[in-house]
Amino acid sequence: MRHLAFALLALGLLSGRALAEAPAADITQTLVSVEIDGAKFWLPGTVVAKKGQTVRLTLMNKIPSEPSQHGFSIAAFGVAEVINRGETKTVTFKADRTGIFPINCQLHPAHVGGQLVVLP
Ligand SMILES: [Cu+2]
Repeated sequence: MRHLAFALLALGLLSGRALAEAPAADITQTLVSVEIDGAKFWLPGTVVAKKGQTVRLTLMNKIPSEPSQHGFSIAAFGVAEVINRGETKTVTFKADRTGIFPINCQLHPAHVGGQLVVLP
């Protein structure tokens, strides 16, 4: 009986640990697509990570005017997502090299871009 309790406890600890590790991200940040005086932005415009970190970005499209879809792209890391108005999407990638990389809306060149800064 005591062994069974111990086994169950160990199982609980192991599964709890697995659950905690599965969604691991070193950086989590929310970016919102907004419109200011007719200009469209992903804000905040800068995302900072250190090399090797896993970055998870939550993207919200809050732009009330047309068009209803906006893109979020970090070409250097293969990120390209389209977010509908009112929708929230998540992208995750590993910042595996240093540098300053452009963030933009791949659908609209006029949409103000930002930057991903990956530090050593
Ligand atoms: Cu756009």
